Amino acid sequence: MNTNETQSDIWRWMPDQMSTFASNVDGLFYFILILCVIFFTLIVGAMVYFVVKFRRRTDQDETPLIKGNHTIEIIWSVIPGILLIAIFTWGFVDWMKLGTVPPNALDVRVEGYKWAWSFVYPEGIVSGELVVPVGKPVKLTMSSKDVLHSFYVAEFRIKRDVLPGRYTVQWFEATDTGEHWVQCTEYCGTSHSKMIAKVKVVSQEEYDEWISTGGGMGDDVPLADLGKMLYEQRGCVACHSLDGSKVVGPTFKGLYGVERKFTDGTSAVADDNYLKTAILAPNDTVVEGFSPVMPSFQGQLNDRQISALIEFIKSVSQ
Ligand code: HEC
Ligand SMILES: [Cu+2]
Repeated sequence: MNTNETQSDIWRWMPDQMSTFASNVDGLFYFILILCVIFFTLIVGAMVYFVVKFRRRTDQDETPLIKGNHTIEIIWSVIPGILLIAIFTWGFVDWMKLGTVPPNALDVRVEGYKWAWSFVYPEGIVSGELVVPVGKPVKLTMSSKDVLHSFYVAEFRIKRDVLPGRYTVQWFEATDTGEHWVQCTEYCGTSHSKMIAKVKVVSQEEYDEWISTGGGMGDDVPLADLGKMLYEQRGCVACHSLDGSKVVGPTFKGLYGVERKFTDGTSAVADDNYLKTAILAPNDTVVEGFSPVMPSFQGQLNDRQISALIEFIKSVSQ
């Protein structure tokens, strides 16, 4: 189980280790940290000791002529040299593991955009949450629709840049069930800090169930509820508020059925057709007072999901 809840946040030092990489990464980190602490103490200690011991006591006190000492020079070159080679080898071996995807890995495509993540499964499911089975390698093939992002899951100890126009690959194997967060760790604009997505590690049975019910977006979910889920998972929440406040985009509060004015001087009533166009081709008309920064969701949402978003907008308009 996820132990997040049982740990006191103040005493938290490292996030829980939740992937097969985590203990290796931490092991190397602690090795370097301890080494640094030991050498820092030794060097600064010796420095302070010498400063005091060899301080000038009288005006006649002269600094003696100091010549080299081959023995200690060799010692202080060879020991750090060996340590460096050890750190490099350790790091290199682990780094190769991070880059070598096991052949039986589950394939998930990851798309980052301002300001959300979407995950596409081989079965065709598009989800705003990364749901994976425990104890199975997962391969992420990642790309960005717009600017540089970076995919980071602290508990898995994985982080990789997500680039426009190029795929980057990352894999991991979760060792326990639980929930974590994906965070974007490459500053990407206004709502960068909201560019998060849930990672759910579940049992194989739960995973199969999730896939067979269409990724929690099955036909039995009421439209407005599905809409709310999509609003949160697909990143609308980063730009559209529900409480009337202006974020990057207009609020959804009271939107349905009112007149909209556009930057080109035209206007329209926010009915179902308008909302659908606004989602699929957001830059056809741009609402007055806003910039055309909304990404198109053409091909990203199916008809039922678009209807769901419209129903949701309706439900928060009353
Ligand atoms: C990057 C920020 C951003 C994201 C993410 C985003 N939008 Fe927008 N949206 C905007 C902006 C800015 C506007 C106003 C400019 C325009 O009309 O294109 C807008 C306009 C709209 C409008 C028209 C609003 C009005 O007042 O007439 C709708 C409807 C809409 N968005 C729905 C969505 C939905 C649904 C999602 C998620 C699936 C979404 N948006 C995601 C920024 C965003
Ligand atoms: Cu980002």
